[in-house]
Amino acid sequence: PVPKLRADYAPPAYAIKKVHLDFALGADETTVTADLAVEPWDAGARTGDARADLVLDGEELTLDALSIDGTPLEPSAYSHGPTSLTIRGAALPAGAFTLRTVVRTKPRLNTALSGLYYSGRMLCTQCEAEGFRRITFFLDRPDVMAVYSVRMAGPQAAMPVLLSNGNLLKAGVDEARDGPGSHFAEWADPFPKPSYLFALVAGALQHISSSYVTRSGRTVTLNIYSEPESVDALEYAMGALKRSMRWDEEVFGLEYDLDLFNIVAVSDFNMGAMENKGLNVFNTACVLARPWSATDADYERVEGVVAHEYFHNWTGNRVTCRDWFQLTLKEGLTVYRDQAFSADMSSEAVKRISDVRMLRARQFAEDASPLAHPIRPESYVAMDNFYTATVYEKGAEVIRMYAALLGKAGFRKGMDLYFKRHDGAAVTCDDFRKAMADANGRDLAQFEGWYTQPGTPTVHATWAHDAGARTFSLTLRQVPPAAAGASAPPLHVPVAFALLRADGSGEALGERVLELTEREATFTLNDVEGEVVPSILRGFSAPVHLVAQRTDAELAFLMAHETDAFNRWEAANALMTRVLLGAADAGARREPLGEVPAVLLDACRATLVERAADRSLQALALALPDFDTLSSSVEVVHPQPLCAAIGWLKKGLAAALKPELLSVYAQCAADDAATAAYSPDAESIGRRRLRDACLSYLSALDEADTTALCMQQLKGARCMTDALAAFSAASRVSGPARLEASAIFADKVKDDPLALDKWYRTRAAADVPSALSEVRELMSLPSFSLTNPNRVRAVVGAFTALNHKTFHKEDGSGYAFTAQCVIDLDKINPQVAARLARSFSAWRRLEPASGALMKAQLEQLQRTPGLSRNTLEIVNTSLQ
Ligand code: HT7
Ligand code: ZN
Repeated sequence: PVPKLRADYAPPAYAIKKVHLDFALGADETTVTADLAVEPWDAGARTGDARADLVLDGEELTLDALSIDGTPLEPSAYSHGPTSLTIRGAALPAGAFTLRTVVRTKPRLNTALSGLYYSGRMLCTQCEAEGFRRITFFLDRPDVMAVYSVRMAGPQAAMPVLLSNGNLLKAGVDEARDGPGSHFAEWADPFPKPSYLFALVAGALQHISSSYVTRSGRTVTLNIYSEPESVDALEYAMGALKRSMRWDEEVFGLEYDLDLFNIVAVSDFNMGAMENKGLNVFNTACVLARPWSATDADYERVEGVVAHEYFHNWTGNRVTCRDWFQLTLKEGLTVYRDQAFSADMSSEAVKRISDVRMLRARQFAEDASPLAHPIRPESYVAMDNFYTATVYEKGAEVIRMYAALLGKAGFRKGMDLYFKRHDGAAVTCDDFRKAMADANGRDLAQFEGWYTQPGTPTVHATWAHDAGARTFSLTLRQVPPAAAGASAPPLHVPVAFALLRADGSGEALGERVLELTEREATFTLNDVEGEVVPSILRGFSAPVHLVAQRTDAELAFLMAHETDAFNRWEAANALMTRVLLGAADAGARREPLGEVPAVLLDACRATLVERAADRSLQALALALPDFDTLSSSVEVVHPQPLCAAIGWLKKGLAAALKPELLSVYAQCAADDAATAAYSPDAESIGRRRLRDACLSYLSALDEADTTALCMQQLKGARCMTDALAAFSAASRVSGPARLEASAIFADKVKDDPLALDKWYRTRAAADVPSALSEVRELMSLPSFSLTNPNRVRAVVGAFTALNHKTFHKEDGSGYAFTAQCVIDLDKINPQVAARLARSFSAWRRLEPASGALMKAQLEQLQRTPGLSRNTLEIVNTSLQ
């Protein structure tokens, strides 16, 4: 396949300003009649008769009719290939014209879940990135913006609800036109939009309804639809939607623009959700929430995703991307906005720590692999492969750095100017950067590097304190990542900094943002009285690896006395990382791992027994660094010694701190039992999070009393959070309790697909000797299906991403199993298969034997005939 290059961007030859779509809906076959108002892109630039061909995108469509201004086209006037329809320039009128196409598609056979497809009991669409071309022929690119109207007709019994973007104009029955038993609806969206934001849903849905009064006094009707059995699980999302609408008005002055906002929950969905104008479509996993099927983390995710999709209405829909290389323009910015919203709704520190943990586990790992790319990629084969942690999460970090450099008010000024300049347009990341610069009178030219360089830079910090001169100097030196090349120009890095008093009594010098723009710079601070300790990269103010040589004792000091909550957590994390990597090294050399260092035991004990105001922070401080983050911070990964080190530290801490763990567990559990109904508020979540962190440590002991505690929590569970934490903990023990817990949990969740996914995920992730054969068994159960992405992710995704020991088994069986899953899945759903294939991108950094086995699977995939271009792109790039 030929890659598309960012450098090759050119506007299209034609614009499409108006679209009318007429759908005759059927699950087996749907007919789409499209009337497109086409005109030359830039009429003024056209000369003579040299009319360009009109090349429309189209895939898997049967063309039934084609006419221009009512006259059918001669066969010689056009040609129809597998991915396009070309109308020769000579056959086109000189000015504007209406092109009509009539096509048929087969929704039930569309297991790729892109375009129009059938899920559960409904027809629905997914058009981003390039799915609209699977519905009708079109210039399927985001700079082609049109006003859409839709007429849809279908069987009233099977599809009582007919939805599309914008406002409902008319609904009724016209059997003479649509056939017996049919009904129809007409929708119109007044806002010009790119084709990727088109949506349609038709099916037997139920809904909840509410309304929201905007700050200018307009009433917006809010509906959330699902299949009938889930309608009781929609209230939480409705509340989250209203909170998002209010927050965007208060924080960014942005108001919703239509009179109707619809959300639909769909059970077969490739990603989390989709921001179609006025008709968001959600994966059920990101919208349904009831205490017995959703965990605390799920509640948090529902709130975050509802907010994310709602915020896209301005950052994505009103101002959209000129081309797909600019994806981070809308995604990075919208992730930044949803992170800020969630921080405001709960705890800023907890949210920041959780986000950075995720960034390091997923994005840093991607940046350390052959799949590394800048947040604005330079080329792609399959755009769907670029919905990555880099474009999303690192993209959000880049936006966060604007806010760090410009301050809250400056950032808001930049946003205001961005909307003023570009509302209704399709623009670039450069336009965003310019709005930020112009609104603040700043030169942000150097910031370009964050958009062009792949990889994670390293910042080395050294310091000197001259007590006599009362000066403190901090030297920062940035080293570009290998992926960017040693000669990559230096980046503009905001480093939030403060000085702490060495006696632990607080700050000697309050926070300021140092701007590192050179390869190396020294910042000297004056009037520094007394002994001090530097606090560097507070709040994780830039997405870099910070190297600051601290002793164990200094880290222990920071764990106790840092005034920045993020850095306080970071100190614990750094100490644990040091111990874990040391143990993994010893294991790789076949040396004994020894005892857990006393400094870490003491620090963890202090964290545990402290009566903290925020128990979530306490739980996070006790969380061990994860396998992926540890892997991305070493040159050569030895998977088995690394797994052994994590197990050793967990068990070692649990053994040494057992009395404290039991006591904190009991305290949190008692506090929880004293509450009435389930509530996902921050305090309740913190209580359960700390309790479950203790239970997880205790279960690592694999002793009779700790296993009994797991079973007691499982049997007495009052909500999914209680049950899942207990089941997960029990799923790692060696005795019969493991399968007993599995049976109890399975019985609780058998009728609820999302809860059943948790059972599958926990079983697939369980670190037991028989893991691989158990995963194969899971896949042979009647409730397993390769056509449902959530279930595939729950089993195969969880196995590759969480079951490190078996995935990386020395005989290569974990890799071979995964490769076969990729091949099988690729025939059904290339997007999901390509995501799974990413698990092989780590091969280069694995120790030689594992690396060779993994590489062999990539080579086998590369040789597999008929592999989709999505999966092939991931395989080829991984092998580069
Ligand atoms: N903007 C949405 C992206 C999306 C998507 C992309 C490719 C294939 C399927 C997809 N479903 C949704 C999601 C978001 O970031 O809001
Ligand atoms: Zn998004």
